[in-house]
Amino acid sequence: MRRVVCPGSFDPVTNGHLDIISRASRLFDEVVVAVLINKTKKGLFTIEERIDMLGEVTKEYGNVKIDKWHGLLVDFCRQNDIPVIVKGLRAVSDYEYELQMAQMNHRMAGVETMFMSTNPLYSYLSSSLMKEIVKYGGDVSGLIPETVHERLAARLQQPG
Ligand code: COD
Repeated sequence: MRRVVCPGSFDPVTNGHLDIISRASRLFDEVVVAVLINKTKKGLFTIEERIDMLGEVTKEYGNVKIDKWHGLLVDFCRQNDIPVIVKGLRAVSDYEYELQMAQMNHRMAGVETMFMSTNPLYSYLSSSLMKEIVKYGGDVSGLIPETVHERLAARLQQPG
């Protein structure tokens, strides 16, 4: 079985993430989306909320599983018998750091990283921008799933 992991913070999932996950799901037998827990970074959504949203918006693909992990990504790969990490590249600025991680992950565990170029529709998209725009009532249609939009608005647009 060809199994890959798409790792990230997913705080929250955007259509940019979904584009990469759906393309990977067509190329591989199983895609594991791993929500990486970073205890030094306080997210807007809890890990369980992020997993919930990811499950909801990826169930139509049929071969996507959601999981969480604290620690090195290569240890998650070893534990789950996953030989490949799939990442999306938005811009040249992403590349330098991603290349460094890819090389380190290969050195540590022989895990390969495959990069997919972002869909130009979403190349400027990030979870942080979505949070900022929704907070002030801006238009994010077509950039995040409707269910995610509703949860973001409920969390960020509280009066006061
Ligand atoms: N278009 C295409 N792809 C996108 C877009 C977009 N608009 N937005 C995001 N992506 C892709 C990118 O591949 C990105 O890597 C991934 O989705 C996740 O994005 P985020 O923003 O949710 O997550 P990040 O960038 O905060 O996640 C970073 C990781 C957690 C993946 C990274 O830090 C990591 O692998 N950490 C594991 C810890 C570890 O092993 N460290 C040692 C490394 S050598």
